[in-house]
Amino acid sequence: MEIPVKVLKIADGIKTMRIRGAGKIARAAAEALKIAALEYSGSRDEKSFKRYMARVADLLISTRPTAVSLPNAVYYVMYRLLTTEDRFDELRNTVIRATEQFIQESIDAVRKIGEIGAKRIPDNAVVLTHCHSTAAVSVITTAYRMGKIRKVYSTETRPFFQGRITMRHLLEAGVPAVQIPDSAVRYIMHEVDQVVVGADTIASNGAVVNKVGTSQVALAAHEARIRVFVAAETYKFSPSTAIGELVPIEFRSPEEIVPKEWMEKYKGIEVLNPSFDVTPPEYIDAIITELGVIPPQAAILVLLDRFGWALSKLKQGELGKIVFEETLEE
Ligand code: RUB
Repeated sequence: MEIPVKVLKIADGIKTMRIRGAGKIARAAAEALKIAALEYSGSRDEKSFKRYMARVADLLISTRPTAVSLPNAVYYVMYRLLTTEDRFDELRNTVIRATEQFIQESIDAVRKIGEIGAKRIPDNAVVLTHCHSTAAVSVITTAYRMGKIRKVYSTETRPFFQGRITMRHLLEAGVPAVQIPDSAVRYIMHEVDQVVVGADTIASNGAVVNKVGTSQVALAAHEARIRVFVAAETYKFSPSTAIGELVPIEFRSPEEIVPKEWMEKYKGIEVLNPSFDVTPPEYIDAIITELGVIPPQAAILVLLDRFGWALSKLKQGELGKIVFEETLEE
């Protein structure tokens, strides 16, 4: 059976960044799996349904490479499906229940991170954030409601300008916010009390992969002795990094950087557009998760707690690069 158009649209939305931000991508993928299950009209045997869902899972995972929240959301649902032996109707229900559960847990996690993180913001604070992170905004707006925030500096976040989304959210919440160019971060850092950013992926050693420029922000904060907090749900932790896999960094189109005509005019012009970078754990003071605040060095404990099942599969060399269709071929 063909993959439903609504599912293809979500996959395309993630790829082209109409849907963006690690948490939103994860929830959109879960929603796509739910739609796929609901719209399945193929043969009602268990194997055909599992194969079809595996194809949808692979498609969703292939849309963007860096945010581990995406495969983690898909594994969350597919693991439950692939380990269930039952009749078709029950399998379909398993998928629907798992997707709804993932989305609800994800929404709850962002709220919880806001509550936990806000307690760590000092009174009368000036905060700096980079890119648009729902989790970081949750911390900032919760702290603002507690009367703790004086001002927020939000970087533009070139070339895609996600900082404008942050500005919009902050202004709508009444938070006094100032948009600055990315290059002004070091200039402004002496005014800042705390940096709060999100994460796309957290490696087992506590390194944080987030929007390109985050590592420069962290470096400038380190120099000025300003604390850097990362707000991240536990599904941003990457199981495959525990066995030494690297986090793939997405490179996007040169046209996000230079005018389209240049590509025609200056044949062979080289442009590099990495979308993410890696901030080493030494530059991060704490990671705020829905389970509590941890030092980055404790990332492996979160991985063991949340993804113990995946880690045992990884030992067998299966999950690091899982392709669900192939898994079913065996
Ligand atoms: C978004 C980005 C965000 C993280 C965390 O990158 O780097 O900081 O995804 O966001 P892009 P959230 O716009 O390229 O997807 O806390 O919302 O998951």
